[in-house]
Amino acid sequence: MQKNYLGLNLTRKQLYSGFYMLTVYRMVPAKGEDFLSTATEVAAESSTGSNMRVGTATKFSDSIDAKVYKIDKKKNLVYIAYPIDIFDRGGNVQNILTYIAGNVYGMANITALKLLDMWIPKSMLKRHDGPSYTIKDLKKYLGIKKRPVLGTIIKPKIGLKPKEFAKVCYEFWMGGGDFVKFDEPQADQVFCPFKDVVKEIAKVMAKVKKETGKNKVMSINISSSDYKTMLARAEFVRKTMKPGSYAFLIDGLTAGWMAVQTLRREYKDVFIHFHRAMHGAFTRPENVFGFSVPVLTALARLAGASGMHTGTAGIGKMKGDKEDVMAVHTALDKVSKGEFFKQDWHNIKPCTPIASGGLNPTKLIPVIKAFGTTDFITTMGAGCHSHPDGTRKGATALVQACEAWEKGMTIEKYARAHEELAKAIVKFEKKCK
Ligand code: CAP
Ligand code: MG
Repeated sequence: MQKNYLGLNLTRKQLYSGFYMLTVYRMVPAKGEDFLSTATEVAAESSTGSNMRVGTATKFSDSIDAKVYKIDKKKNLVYIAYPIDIFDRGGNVQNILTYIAGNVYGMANITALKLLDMWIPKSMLKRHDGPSYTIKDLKKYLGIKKRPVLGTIIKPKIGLKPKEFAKVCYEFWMGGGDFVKFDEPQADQVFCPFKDVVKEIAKVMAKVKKETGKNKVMSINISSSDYKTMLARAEFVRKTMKPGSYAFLIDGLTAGWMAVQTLRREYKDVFIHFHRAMHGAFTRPENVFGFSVPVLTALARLAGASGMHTGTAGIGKMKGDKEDVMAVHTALDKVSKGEFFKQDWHNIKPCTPIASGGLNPTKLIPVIKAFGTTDFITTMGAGCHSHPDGTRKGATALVQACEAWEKGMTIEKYARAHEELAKAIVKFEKKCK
């Protein structure tokens, strides 16, 4: 037992004074280990300490020890309070994770440790950027009022050459879609050089504007091997495309939190699109180590992502459940409700939830209903490009599904006079390959 890390007598007033950030973990000690004692080991390793007290500790270092302030042995829950001054005062998300989701996962005396929820005090939120360019700015640029942003992902995931890629964007936009994203592995491949594809996209976007008068947005993956390359790609997009017409997509977990925060700080006038490829390794409920989707989403909002994938609440192809809906509200709401805490986001602006993965036009209304908001982006890849009459009609079917919702009609009823939607219903509800 590391007694310094015990704070079972901390009052509610002390816990919520602004001195601490609060967390809840699900923890299972290894066989033969005492629950409370192991909890203090976790608090030590994830804050100031090690596996035993060190002689170099000072009165001050003791004052910033994390404290186990509550346990629930039956539910395997450990509540830990972290003094916010242990964290980098520069609003650094990777630093927070290095403590609370760092060495602790490797400890030999636990067999499970999952960070389920966290609460961040106002005093700490003030140090963080949060999003700059938000859904409000994006919708304003696109001329959207009360509906979701309708998007797609270029498919195949990789393999189209620049002109072919741009042609698919053109088709989707001409079909009525608003937003197109690169798929997450697209970078600067030999057969599709980054600069070439950006130039082609700029050309077709100008053509769409000329033909329809409408603004469209392209979310361009600038995840790179190093920062100079990432920023050079960003600068190339800036000089090739019109302000507002592009977003920067970043593979936030594989590229890292520093990449997300760099983009947020460098480009306050750009929508920063956080793709979370790899998150399942930490977040899946059956994984006993890691953190939850709402925690991941809260950190993305803190880091300043304008948009973050939050899943589809189990409606699409990815595993998801009520945590996804909680994540939507963690991203968006002024005061969000997690499993254990209510978070007031104070100065931090909203982050846009992005619903993606195995969706198609027939699933739009269920997603709107599950999310309980229209302030989100939905991207449907296969769900648009596999429409029997091609991408353009796939986009139109998606727009029609949205119109049906706006008119308060079922898609089946609306489809009677809308062929594209009718064909999408036949295709997807028969689960055709
Ligand atoms: C969706 C997607 C996204 C997933 C990621 C894909 O394509 O582009 O990467 O949505 O999952 O490759 O699967 P489809 P999440 O529309 O063709 O399924 O959003 O849950 O992080
Ligand atoms: Mg993808």
